[in-house]
Amino acid sequence: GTPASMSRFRGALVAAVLGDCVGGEFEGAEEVPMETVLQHLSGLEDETKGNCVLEYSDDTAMTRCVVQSLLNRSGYDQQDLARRFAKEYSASPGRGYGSGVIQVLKKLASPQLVDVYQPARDQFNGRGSFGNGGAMRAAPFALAFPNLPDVKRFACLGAMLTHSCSLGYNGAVLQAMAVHLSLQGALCLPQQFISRLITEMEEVEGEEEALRDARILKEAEKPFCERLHRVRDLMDRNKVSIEEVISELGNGIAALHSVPTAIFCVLHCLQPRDYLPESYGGLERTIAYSLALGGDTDTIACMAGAIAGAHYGVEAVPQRWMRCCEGAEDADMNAARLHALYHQT
Ligand code: 8NA
Ligand code: MG
Ligand code: MG
Repeated sequence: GTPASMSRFRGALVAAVLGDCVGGEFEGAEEVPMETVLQHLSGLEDETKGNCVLEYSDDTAMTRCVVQSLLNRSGYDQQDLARRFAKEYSASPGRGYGSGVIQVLKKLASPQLVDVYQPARDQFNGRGSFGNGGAMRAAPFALAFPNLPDVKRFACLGAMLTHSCSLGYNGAVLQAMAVHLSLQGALCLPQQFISRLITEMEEVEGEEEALRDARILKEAEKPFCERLHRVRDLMDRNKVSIEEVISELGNGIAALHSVPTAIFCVLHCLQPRDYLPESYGGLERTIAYSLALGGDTDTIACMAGAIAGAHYGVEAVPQRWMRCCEGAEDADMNAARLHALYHQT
């Protein structure tokens, strides 16, 4: 499709929901044989099963808040978004939220709260969360703002409502940038895509806070850049085992151990792979591969789904998969509304 086409918007938001819903089955599993993944996915083809049998989790619940807030306020409004997060959590607390972030969501519900970023700053003895909860809901920022500086700035602020550690919010910046570039058609040139992300993250991670957090957590000087270099090394290789991907990039709940992984899943699945069905298109390959990594499968598949969906477009989303996933129809409608907002601003 053409850059920033409606199909790409719909693909991004719908495939993110799909990744969350189908990935929920394996969340936290240490090893997931590809055979088991393919069985799970072929189960979605069963016409006798009802619609919306797979429920979405925190990833989609919070993404929906971001979408609704951006649409209602025609842009980023921190008070409104904070209120929506709190309201959504209190209405459905059982969506599988991270154990730390629940404290923030409870505090955000307080009418006395003056600074909406403060509860996040108080997390983990003042160090803030480096979980992937900011990144998992970052895609809508790329679908609302056409300019990259806006995408980076608002994805960062939107994440800081719950994740004040730079290793948390910079994961959101990276994820939103990946969706932004994919929406422009940048995945047609995968080498340039990854180089561009590295260049952008060099600047982002050159900030004082990022350098300081990386030092405190004993990570590389620029942790996301380091991981993106690993992504580039792995994508250049024809054969790479699941074990290597997990040990080089990770599959955990830290943004650092999941956002570069999601980006790798998309890049790796641009071509057919002999361990994936020939009948699968690129989007199906990306989701299946993300699940086979195990660990934080719903979130990695959700983030990879958003990036891949922006590349392949909504036509690549299997209808049978879509009807099994709670919230997919809704995401499709809201994507069209975001498309209008993006092209109007
Ligand atoms: P979060 O902010 O609670 O972070 C998630 C977890 O990361 C925390 O509970 C801690 O264990 C750890 N963590 C984060 N920052 C620090 C720190 N500074 N020091 C020490 N430990 C830290 O929640 P979130 O919104 O980032 O979490 C998102 C993830 O939780 C998603 O995967 C989502 O699907 C959900 N989830 C994941 C699992 C899983 O097993 N993978 C299970 C249930 C829910
Ligand atoms: Mg989840
Ligand atoms: Mg998860």
